[in-house]
Amino acid sequence: MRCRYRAWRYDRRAMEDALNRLRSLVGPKGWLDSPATLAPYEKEERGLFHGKARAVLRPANTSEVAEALKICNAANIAIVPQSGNTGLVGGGVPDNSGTQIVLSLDRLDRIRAFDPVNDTMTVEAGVILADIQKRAAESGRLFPLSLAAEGSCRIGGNLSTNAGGINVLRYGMARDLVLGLEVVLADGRVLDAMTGLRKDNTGYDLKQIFLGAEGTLGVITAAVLKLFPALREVETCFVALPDPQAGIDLLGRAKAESGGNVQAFELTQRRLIDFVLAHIPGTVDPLAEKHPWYALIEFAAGDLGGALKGMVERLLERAMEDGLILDAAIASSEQQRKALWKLRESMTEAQKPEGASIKHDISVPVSAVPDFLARGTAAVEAFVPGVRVCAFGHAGDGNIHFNVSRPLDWADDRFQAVRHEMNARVHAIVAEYRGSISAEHGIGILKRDELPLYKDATALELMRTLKAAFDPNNILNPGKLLP
Ligand code: 2HG
Ligand code: ZN
Repeated sequence: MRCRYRAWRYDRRAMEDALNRLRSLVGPKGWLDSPATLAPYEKEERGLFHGKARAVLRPANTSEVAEALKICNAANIAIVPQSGNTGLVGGGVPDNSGTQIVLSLDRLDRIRAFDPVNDTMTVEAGVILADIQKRAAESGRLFPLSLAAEGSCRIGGNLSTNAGGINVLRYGMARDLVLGLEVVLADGRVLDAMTGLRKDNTGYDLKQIFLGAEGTLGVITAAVLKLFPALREVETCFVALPDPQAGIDLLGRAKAESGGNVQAFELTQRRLIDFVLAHIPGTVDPLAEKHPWYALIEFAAGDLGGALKGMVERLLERAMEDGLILDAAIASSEQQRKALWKLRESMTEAQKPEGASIKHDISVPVSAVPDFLARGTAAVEAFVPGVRVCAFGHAGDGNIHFNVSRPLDWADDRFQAVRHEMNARVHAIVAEYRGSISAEHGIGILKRDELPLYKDATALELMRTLKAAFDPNNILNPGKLLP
């Protein structure tokens, strides 16, 4: 007993000593520990996950991050890396112990370099995604990662969670947009893989291990990002569809006829449009009549002398003749384009006033999307009669947000209580297509315990091996991602 008490006192003293060293390392600008200043870092944006941090550390540069991790590793202090805190699975929230330290990367906010000939931008983890897009655009380039939270999410978080968004069908996920990476390891060593090379065949591609690792293997502090030519001609249209299969057929035609110039292909059922029109001020229905399904399609190309518009019009005319589309609107100004995207980007917000929603961020092969939607809908409607399926998302890459709002006469709590069972029913269908139970939002806490049911056992074993090798003291985002 005495011994245990001494050990506890020792740990506590070591912890206090480490905290003092961390505090003086980052100075007053980099240290928060009053309840009011901690509060925004302790919860995630949907309010599903809350925790209690010992402090928030805001280092000013990579060396401070490295020194901080060295101190934490030696004192066994858990670190929860956080960027813009816009995640949806609880990956950036501390636990309830009050001992974890949130490591905010928001002060690492410099664009270190821009190389227009190499088409790369070197950025620190805390740069806001929209600022990267803007800097690229100012120089006639495109950084194609684009998602609803782009005005506040930060690139370090985007890379750690391998963010997706609306342009994945053309440019890939966040991991496909990275050429180089700087990562601070658990023991404070800095992995400098900051090359801007498109060809580098010198063994394991170590950077990929940290992309999508949700801060469990290292802390990403900077990256060399891939840029693309800016697009000069953009055509955005909103088309009504009889059913999802017509949408997938249209996608195939659109890709073929535009020569790969489909930039985004978002599918939605009518219910989401109704929710947006009801709850988001300033939104309007682009078409005169209501239809069961819609696609928001964006085509983009370089300078084709205005030919993109004609191509899109011909495509839509033929699709209408063949019964693939029922009606269509093409944006004729930037203002109209923005209005169409506002409908899409407001969908998450518009579901909130409708009460509790059970989310499924799933992916299946694009060819299986219509089938999945039919089976998924039948399954949840049979399980809870009266549920309101809200299926929408990035069908062009196979990712559907199969969200399910509670029946009108159910209380939120009652509906939340069936979450696990509903997840299991939907994910069982996803598994039949060898799909994913987390297409783009990650695992975090939300899906951690479900992961072993769907992930190959050998893959999971290798993930654990990596975790033990990179973070033997388990100080990096413990309790996230790996069960
Ligand atoms: C989107 O595509 C986001 O808008 C959020 O990934 C989806 O609310 C959701 O489930
Ligand atoms: Zn999405």
